[in-house]
Amino acid sequence: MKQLLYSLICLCCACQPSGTTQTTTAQQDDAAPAIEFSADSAYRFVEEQVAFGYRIPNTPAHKACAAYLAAKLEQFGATVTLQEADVTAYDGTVLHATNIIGSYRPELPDRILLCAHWDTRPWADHDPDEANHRKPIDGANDGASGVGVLLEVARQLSGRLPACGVDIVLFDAEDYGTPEFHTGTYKPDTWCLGSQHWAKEAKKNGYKARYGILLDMVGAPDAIFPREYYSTYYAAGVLDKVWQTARSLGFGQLFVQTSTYPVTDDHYYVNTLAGIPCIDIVHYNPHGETGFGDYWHTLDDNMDNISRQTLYAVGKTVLTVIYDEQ
Ligand code: AHN
Ligand code: ZN
Repeated sequence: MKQLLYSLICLCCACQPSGTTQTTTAQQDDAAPAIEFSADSAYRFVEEQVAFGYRIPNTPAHKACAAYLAAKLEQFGATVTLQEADVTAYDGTVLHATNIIGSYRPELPDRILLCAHWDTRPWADHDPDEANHRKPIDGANDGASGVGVLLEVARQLSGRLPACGVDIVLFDAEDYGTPEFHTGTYKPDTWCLGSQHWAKEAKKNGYKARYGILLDMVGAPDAIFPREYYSTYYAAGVLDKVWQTARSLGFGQLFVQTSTYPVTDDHYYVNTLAGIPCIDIVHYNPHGETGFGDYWHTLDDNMDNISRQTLYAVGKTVLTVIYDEQ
């Protein structure tokens, strides 16, 4: 019945690809269900995160959103672990960070890691208006989009378990990196504090995964995902597989073949500290001023900047890659 309800909802959604009809889904109740990544559902998960307010570490909105994310993963059948850590920011502030981990088939040694950061940047330090530089951002794209896609992936996995284990890791404290306006002493590695902690623990505990896929800023209407340098350096085969899958699904316009500069993102620490080959699907525009989308670290990173089509292309690609694994 639930299945039927989703199919009916899908019928009203203009952004679903043609060919997903109610009859096909309904007939497949007993067989393996079709991979039906729902763009509407992913979009709603983005919206719900933004509705909490700014997900800045050490704030009530941040705490409330953590509880929401953990509850969602649990609702979607994952084994949930909260990894708490006090990490120190560029200015000495101690951030009470929580990485949220949802595991599928935790008993299997053969695993795939999917990740995104769930915190949001406290400062719009790239806003065109300098008066906004110390204001927080909604982080609809920078943060919530990747998490929204992964929650929908989780919802799908609960209906049809993958052949290998899957760990969905939502990193905290990614976006508290040294702001542009900071004039004090320089401290290295101030971005990705949650993933740095997770990666060190993973190494210590002997955690293994075949590979990882990081999603960062995967919701903008004009998104393109070039072959990011660290991804090609540490995990070329994974990148080729994911880009090939995207192309075969008709998303070659987004998953482009151009290469870009290295992006210091969570996957860098997954590669270097945990030793797990991990790629980054990240919106990067080499012709833009910052290298990222024009909304990046500005007040424009809000729900107006989220496209169901982009969420769909990324989610469908990731889900297809997972179900292709034996
Ligand atoms: C740096 O700007 C050094 N890294 C970008 C990582 C990032 C920030 N992704 C989203 N926000
Ligand atoms: Zn950011």
